[in-house]
Amino acid sequence: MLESALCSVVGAEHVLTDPDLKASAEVDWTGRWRGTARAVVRPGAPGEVAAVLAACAAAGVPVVPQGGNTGLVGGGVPAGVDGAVVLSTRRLSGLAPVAADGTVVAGAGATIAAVQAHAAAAGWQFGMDWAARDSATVGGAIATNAGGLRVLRWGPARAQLIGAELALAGGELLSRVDGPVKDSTGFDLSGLLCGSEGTLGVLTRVRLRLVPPLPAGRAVALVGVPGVAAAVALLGAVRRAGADLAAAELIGDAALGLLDLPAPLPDRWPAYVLLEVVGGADELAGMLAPALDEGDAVLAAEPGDRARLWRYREDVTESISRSGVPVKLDVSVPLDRLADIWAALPGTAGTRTVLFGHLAEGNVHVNLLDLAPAEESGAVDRVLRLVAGTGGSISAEHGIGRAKAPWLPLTRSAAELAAMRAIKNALDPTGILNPGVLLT
Ligand code: 2HG
Ligand code: ZN
Repeated sequence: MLESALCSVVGAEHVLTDPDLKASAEVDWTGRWRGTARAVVRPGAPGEVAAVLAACAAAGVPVVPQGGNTGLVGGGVPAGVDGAVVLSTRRLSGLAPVAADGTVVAGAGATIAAVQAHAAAAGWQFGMDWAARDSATVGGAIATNAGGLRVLRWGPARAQLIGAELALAGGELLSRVDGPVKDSTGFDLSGLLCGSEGTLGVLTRVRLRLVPPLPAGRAVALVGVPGVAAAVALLGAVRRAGADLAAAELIGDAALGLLDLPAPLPDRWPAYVLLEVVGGADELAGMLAPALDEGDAVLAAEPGDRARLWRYREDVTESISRSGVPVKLDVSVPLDRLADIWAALPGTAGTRTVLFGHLAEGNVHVNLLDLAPAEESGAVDRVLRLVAGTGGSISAEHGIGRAKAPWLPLTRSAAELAAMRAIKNALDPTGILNPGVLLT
């Protein structure tokens, strides 16, 4: 029987079958995606992951890989999958010493915050960061090609990946986490796992590129602007003025209004831009002044004050969840279309719509509240078609998961989908890895 095989691989205490113990792994962070797992299995070493997959493959049992369970597209929970094993990577949290070449090998279950602290202790910085840093894992981040608050500076998760170790559905372990960074010996199998969302293999360790730390002298501005066109213009102006940008974020008035924080500025504005630059507050003020025909700003240079301004951006997700269970969309559009798409989104969705996101990438987090279940699919369809019509992406950084799988053909051609399916079939011929996610 599968359970006893799993117990002999990972130890009985790491095979959870009790409903109370499984519960937190069976529902996603938003409470929107839930299912029932046959068991939650917590391997503690790469070889155990491979052996768990081999046992599940032999039994024909589907496997749902799960990292920190902070995903927003239902890709890490067994929603709608009968009798799946949830494979939690959280015990794979080891961190090797930072190497001389500025790379580090981390267990797939290491959190973003743990890698950040480990990098900082060695005088480096980790290029990934977002509000769920204390729970989100590097394996999940790579598997979804996550983005976050520093994409402007260092690119998405894909750009931080040097190599990976992964367990395949058949139980083999492919390892590319050692050796020189410079390597042109054939297919980049590690890179293939970026955006694979647990459908091709399970990441067990990842080799990450670290970056030189941002200088301590930085300034943050929270700027109220008359609209998103003004936000885009402001970003262009500070860039042309030579700003050494560390972040450029966007918060709509409805998002700011949900926060449990004092109003940041005397007046309310339709949108707010959060800019972080390397340099002093005076320098930043000097760049903002000529760029702001209309608008108002609050600036901070001390770390505590900067963190207080960042809360206007980082607290939005939790404040939305306090207001209901949202339908979450994560789209990106060309920057010159951002203002008109932003304006069109609430009407297109036809419900209470909370907008915020990553300004520099034209990445809008579209959170739809108060939708009746029967209205959800129609609203998602209208929004995603609007975005696809601009040449944008239906998922900029959260992934496709279960939530958007039916809409993948909107922005991926038939030939691309056929190539993806061929790769999936080659690596997971019996389809046990994360069924219903990404490719349906
Ligand atoms: C963020 O940028 C995250 O804060 C979450 O990607 C977005 O809650 C969301 O929709
Ligand atoms: Zn985001």
